[in-house]
Amino acid sequence: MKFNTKVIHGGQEHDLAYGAVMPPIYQTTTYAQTTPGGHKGYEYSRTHNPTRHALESAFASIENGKYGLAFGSGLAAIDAVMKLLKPGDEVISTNNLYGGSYRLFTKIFQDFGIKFHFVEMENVSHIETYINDNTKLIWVETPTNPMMNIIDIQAVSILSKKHHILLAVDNTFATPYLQQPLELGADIVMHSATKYLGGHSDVVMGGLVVNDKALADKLYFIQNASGAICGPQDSFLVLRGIKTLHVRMQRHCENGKAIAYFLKTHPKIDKVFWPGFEDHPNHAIAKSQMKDFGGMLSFTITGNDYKQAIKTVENLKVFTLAESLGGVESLCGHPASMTHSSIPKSEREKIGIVDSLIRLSVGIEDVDDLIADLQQALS
Ligand code: P1T
Repeated sequence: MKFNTKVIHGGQEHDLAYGAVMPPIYQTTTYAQTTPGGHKGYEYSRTHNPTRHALESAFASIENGKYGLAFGSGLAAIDAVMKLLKPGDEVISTNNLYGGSYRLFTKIFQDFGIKFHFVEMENVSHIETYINDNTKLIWVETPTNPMMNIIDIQAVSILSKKHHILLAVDNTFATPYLQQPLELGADIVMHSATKYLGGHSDVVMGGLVVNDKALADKLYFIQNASGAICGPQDSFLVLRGIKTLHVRMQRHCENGKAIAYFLKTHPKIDKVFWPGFEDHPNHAIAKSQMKDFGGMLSFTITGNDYKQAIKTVENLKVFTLAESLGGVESLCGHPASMTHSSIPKSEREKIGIVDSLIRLSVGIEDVDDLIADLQQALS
């Protein structure tokens, strides 16, 4: 099955009871048993729920993986991955990543004895110097939030396999429409399904997909034992969102490209970070591992003018100033004070998250209206 068919049918069966085309919302905590243990595969909804199961199968299908898991948020999914580790283990992570992921690593798991190295991975050879016997996981975000750095997943996977280290890729920005990390050698693909997979800014959810049965069993165990699952209503909404992922992504990419080129020549703008530009440092890798360049981009104001940046995001009318991304509506954000404020200023600035940086999640509205909105806000 090809991707555009998988988003609609992948992993799905019509409802066995009445043939409903969409999986019913099984709003139940528990399931009747005829005798202790005599049930139809479902005992208790933290462990299994048919609507969540349908979504987990869809996650696996669109990522070309075998096993899918759904969680109550993207961070809950990352939390489950980190629980594969033990005190003394070490993780090598991209130096630029979502601020909440950084906070989870440094403020929660570091206190449990796990050591994190935040490494500039655009040059994959940098990773090897941090590898030792305790290294158990490489955490890659690509494109990174919000700097749009691109990491060569296949090159990192060659390294991770050589050293028997798990490789996890946060595929939130790209989505499986653009990039399929398991195909490129990753062991775990992670999503904030809150974003493009849900697609309508109405659900907070996370997902994981893996191919290895033993790894899947460990993660299912953690999912059930820790309990950070999502509910059946939310599972239904994300299943519905996934059905239009391919058409939404196509428009996100088209609009993102038009806006990137508009911003590039604007006199009030210094730099535009978008992997589709030929002068983006890892454009060639983006081109080879992604189908297109997505709807996310960020830019800085000339002279790193903080006041002008704040005025710009306040003036935007079609773009809403808000956290999050990946919905049908366009959003803008100021990473230094919003999504990445949990990263210390000195660390933020080392990776380019300066005070005039603005991030756009380009929606699927008419692109002329989006460009006119940016034009008026900047002037
Ligand atoms: O918000 P949640 O569903 O828990 O997902 C966390 C997360 C993980 N990974 C990436 C790349 C993300 O962008 C996020 C969430 N990001 C935002 C809320 C944001 O505005 O950047």
